[in-house]
Amino acid sequence: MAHDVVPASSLVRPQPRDATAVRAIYELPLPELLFRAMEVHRRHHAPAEVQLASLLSVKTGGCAEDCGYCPQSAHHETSVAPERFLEVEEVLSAARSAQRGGASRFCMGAAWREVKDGPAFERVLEMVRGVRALGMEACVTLGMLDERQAARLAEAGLTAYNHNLDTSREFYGQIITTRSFDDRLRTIAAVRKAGVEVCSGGIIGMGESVDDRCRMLLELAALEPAPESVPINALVAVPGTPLEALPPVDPLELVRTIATARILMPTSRVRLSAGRKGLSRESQLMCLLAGASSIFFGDKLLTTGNPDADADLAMLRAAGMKGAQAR
Ligand code: SAM
Ligand code: DTB
Ligand code: SF4
Repeated sequence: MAHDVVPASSLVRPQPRDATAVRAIYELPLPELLFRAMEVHRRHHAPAEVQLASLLSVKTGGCAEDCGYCPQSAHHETSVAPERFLEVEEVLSAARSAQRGGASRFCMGAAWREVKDGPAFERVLEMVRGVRALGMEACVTLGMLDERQAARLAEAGLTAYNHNLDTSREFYGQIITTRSFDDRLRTIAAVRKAGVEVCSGGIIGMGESVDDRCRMLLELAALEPAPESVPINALVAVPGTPLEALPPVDPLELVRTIATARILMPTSRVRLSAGRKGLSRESQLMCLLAGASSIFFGDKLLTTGNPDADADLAMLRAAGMKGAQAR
């Protein structure tokens, strides 16, 4: 009987150049898609190791942007109340406890439209220095910033800056109106210029089409170099946000998105990010097999829940996998 079996020797394939070619990958029969993604994954990464990144909201809520998915936007009425900006010592104590729990990267998020010079930014720089002094990788996400601010973060030792494209250029305006896709690209360019690693990805399940997903992945891959980290979030539909009524994304769509990201961005860390709480252990493992090499680890994301750390460690143990060391 004839099968379309791809010989293992013919595996170096040209990278797709347009969204149609990306879609052809995304829509491959799952066994073929997974095989290709796994092959790329193990060529560039240790497939049994997963980066454990811990996340802390250092300034919650009251954000001026109108991102349709976000419970922290001041434009939406959600149960998230604006909170004070945390003190350096509170943040470092959370980082130490995340490190004891096994995390190697500590990510700090602030619900700001942009970074403003002054005491708050100085405090973020202190946080970054403190996290680095623990021997952890440090990542922050603070909204838009300019080249000078990016250079100051670099000087403080920042490992990576998170700034997601979130979706395709075409779909962007349906989700956010207070800034543009090009604003996002400008901030990413400033981060890159300062020599800080770029962490940029997006969200699926916001009502976008498969073509939108493919265009977003292509745009990320075309950043040259591609982001060192690519978070793939499944929408967490939070009551009070405009996207509250959207149905959960089909886990296989998440698997396909991750596998396609892995193929397009072979050396990047692809992070299975928000939305894991709604996934079975087996769906999560399928995402890890499909090329995800990182997860958010700890009981909370920014304002919403994440699987318990113990459950995650048990999942990895059951699969013979383990947390990766800080780089
Ligand atoms: N204010 C900064 C910014 O927008 O860049 C940083 C914080 S923001 C919460 C970081 C990312 O979290 C967003 O770009 C988005 O991709 C993701 N995110 C926020 N709310 C989410 C949700 N409800 N479900 C999935 N991902 C979400
Ligand atoms: C990313 O891509 N996902 C994280 C991180 N970068 C900052 C945030 C997810 C937030 C999920 C909704 C919440 O907890 O507020
Ligand atoms: Fe503000 Fe970031 Fe939330 Fe958008 S995603 S509303 S910029 S905190």
